Amino acid sequence: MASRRLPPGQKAIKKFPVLYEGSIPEFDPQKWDFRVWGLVERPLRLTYDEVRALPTKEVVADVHCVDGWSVLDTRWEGVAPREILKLAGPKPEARFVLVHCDGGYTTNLPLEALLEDNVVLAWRLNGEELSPEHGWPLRLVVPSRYFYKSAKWVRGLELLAQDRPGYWEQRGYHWNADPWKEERFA
Ligand SMILES: Nc1nc2c(c(=O)[nH]1)N[C@H]1C(S)=C(S)[C@@H](COP(=O)(O)O)O[C@H]1N2
Ligand SMILES: [Mo]
Repeated sequence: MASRRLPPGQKAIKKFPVLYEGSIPEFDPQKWDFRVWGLVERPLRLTYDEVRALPTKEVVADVHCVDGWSVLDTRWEGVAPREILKLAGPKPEARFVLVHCDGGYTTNLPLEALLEDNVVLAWRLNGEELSPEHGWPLRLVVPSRYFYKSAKWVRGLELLAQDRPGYWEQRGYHWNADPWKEERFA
């Protein structure tokens, strides 16, 4: 049935599937860092403790996978990318972000999408610490885009003047990925 809550072509499911390319990375808090580089005034390197000490927020959102499933009312806790970008100071020419993950997965976003109110770099899902397969220790959640933009095991943000395709975007998936416009394939 058509619904205000479900974008076209999506079906709501209850249980979160687990999807990823490659393997689940090891997390070593001594070696782990989060970096921001590219078109920023102050390139940044944060330890995991420093990330966890940033102001936290909670976001309740629906997530929509490009394969056609949606999970409604997921609750994420973490830090807004905005807080981290404030520390780095994006240069005026920065308009896009390439998100980098452990294991080499990447995804691209307009900077303004990353700054939306309901975007979070999360470490908790539905009241529990994130499990390794869902992106522990840090996972991006961008509810306004198909779920392949919600990168798991995130390690950094590269700010760019021009859009550059990530892993799935290089393989035919849409660079913008708005589920309400059904931007599935490029
Ligand atoms: N690092 C990384 N993040 C990723 C992926 C991946 O392969 N590697 N897959 C994406 C895709 S295609 C989807 S649908 C979601 C799945 O998230 P889930 O396993 O928590 O349901 O993660 C996204 N984030
Ligand atoms: Mo996906």
